[in-house]
Amino acid sequence: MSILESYYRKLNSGVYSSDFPDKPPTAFNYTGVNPLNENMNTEFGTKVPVVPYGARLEFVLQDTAFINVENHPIHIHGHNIFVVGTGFGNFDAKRDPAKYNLIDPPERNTVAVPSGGWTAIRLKADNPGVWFMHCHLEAHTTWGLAMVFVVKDGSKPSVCLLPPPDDLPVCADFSPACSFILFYFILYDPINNKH
Ligand SMILES: [Cu+2]
Repeated sequence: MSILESYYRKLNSGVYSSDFPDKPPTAFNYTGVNPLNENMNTEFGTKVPVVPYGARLEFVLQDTAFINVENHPIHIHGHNIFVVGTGFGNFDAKRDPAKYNLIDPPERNTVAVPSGGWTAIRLKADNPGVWFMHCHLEAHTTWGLAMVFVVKDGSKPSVCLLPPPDDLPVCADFSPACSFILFYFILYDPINNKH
């Protein structure tokens, strides 16, 4: 069963859990590691961020040197995003947000994460549903460089998830694993620009 169907039908059936970590579970030198010596610590899972309708989200997309550094074009469904920052090396949560472009950030639905670098994006989660976010190098999607995030319903019918069509095909089981890039997200306060 798909995460979308499990979520919509409130099945609580173990298809997914809402405990996606808001920081990388294992901190290391993401872009400087010797891939031959490092345990990649990958795991299969369907942990997802679940956020309220209207939440302001920031995702920091961090490339790693596992196998190789590479430029990953990350595509987000259901929302346009604003690209507030990018750089080479490892994202520094203390230093880098001060350099964000909060004046005229580019609006996109796909953004490059530079080879051996990071990109920070922001969005307003105002489209209820279960939204796919993945590398658009299709081979990487099949390898697991993909995740979803859930945006909960708003308070009016016009901002609630629609029911699936009666003839919706049944989804096959699929267990993704993120291994080449780290996704993490932060709720932020847009008025004070604070995390
Ligand atoms: Cu990729």
